Amino acid sequence: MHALDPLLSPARFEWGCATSSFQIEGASSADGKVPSIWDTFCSQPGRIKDASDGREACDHYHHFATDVRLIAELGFKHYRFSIAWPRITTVDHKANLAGLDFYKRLLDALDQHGITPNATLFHWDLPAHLEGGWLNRDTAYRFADYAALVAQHLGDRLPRVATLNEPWCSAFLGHDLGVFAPGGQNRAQSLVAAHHLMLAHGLGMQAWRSVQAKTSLGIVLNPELCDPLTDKPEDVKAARLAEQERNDCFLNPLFGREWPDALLQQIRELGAIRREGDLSICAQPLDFMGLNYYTRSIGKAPVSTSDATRGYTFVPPTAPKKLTDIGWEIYPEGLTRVVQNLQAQWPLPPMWITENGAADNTGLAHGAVDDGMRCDYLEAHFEQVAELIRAGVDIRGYYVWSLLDNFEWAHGYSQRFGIVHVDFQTQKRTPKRSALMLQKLLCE
Ligand code: IFM
Repeated sequence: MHALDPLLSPARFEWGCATSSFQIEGASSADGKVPSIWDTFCSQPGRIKDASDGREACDHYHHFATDVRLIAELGFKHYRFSIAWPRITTVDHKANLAGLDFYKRLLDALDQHGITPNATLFHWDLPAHLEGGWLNRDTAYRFADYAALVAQHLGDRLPRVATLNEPWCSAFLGHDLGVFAPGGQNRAQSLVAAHHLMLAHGLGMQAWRSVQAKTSLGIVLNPELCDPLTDKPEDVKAARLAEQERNDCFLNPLFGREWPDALLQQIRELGAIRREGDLSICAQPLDFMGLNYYTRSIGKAPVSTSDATRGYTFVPPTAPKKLTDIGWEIYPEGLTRVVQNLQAQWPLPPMWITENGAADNTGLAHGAVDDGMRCDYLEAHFEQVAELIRAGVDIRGYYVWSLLDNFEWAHGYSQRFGIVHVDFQTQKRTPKRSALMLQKLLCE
């Protein structure tokens, strides 16, 4: 790619790179950090593909100064990261000043390099001591306390803050499919978790605003685009249900709307968990919405009993479709389709693409990484973003996922999403061809 579309020029459009705390920080028990549910999950045999964990990861906790310098050298003026709740609070819900200091040092380094921080309060690393996790309504109130604490200690230095990252993953991968922490497999519980996450979002927004009124506040979602395998009515219905779970379940509460009937029927406990006024708490005014987009899915009518509880079965993409190394279809036009789909249904605030990227496991050869597939993937998605803006959609920035190769959750270190290669033995960072491509585009 030789040049950016003028609509994406860094003079008028925000370019950044993204990471999350558990995936890069390491130092999992340093300076008073307490365990998160992901520390616990990683310690359970069979949970993580390569039996790895986040104890060291990219050791960003000790290498943050190098990493920030790298962000600046690559030409990014914006950096999205998450704050680790179990690093900055104690088991008795007090501030852990040593943990907070790490983020102060990180913000100082970003400031010195003229990089604007874009923080997320919760990117899945829930403190393990919160009993019942997201199944317990109390966790939503604990999140509000945590949000207020971050606002008090760091708020004046954070111009934009998202409450949650991809709550669908915490709720459904964590409590229905069982592939994410805490590993639950109970459909109704995943909906309980979804409700408590959205309540936490609303309470967190209120708590933050009571401390720091000037911060731009929002949430980051990963909306689904699910195409039916065939035109048969049962497949069309199944694909729609998959979208409702991923989209309506989160977007409806954001705008004070009830869940669709199909979801309500799956959760007999709703009466017990939903309290009067919850929906209006969830529907706090949003300053922005972050969208994470990687691929689409294909759905058909359920084939197994467990699929029947959720109403759909996903069909893995097969040849001749082009796939990334993690097996996800490369489908850039899905970004346009998913945004149009959301726009048709909800009154969206200004949007940022807060994550987009590819697992491309190309290794180091002669000191370089020629990740051509990732370059093509990114380029194709940049074109979609430019077209959306041309069509009048209010998209204000793009963050590549990810700055660094990192701990890819249940895949451990077997999937590399970084534009910068990390040697996990030596912690050496090597910018890949994709990083150099971005550097050229952003710095010209
Ligand atoms: O690595 C994750 C990230 O934590 C959340 N969004 C999707 C990425 C790739 O799976």
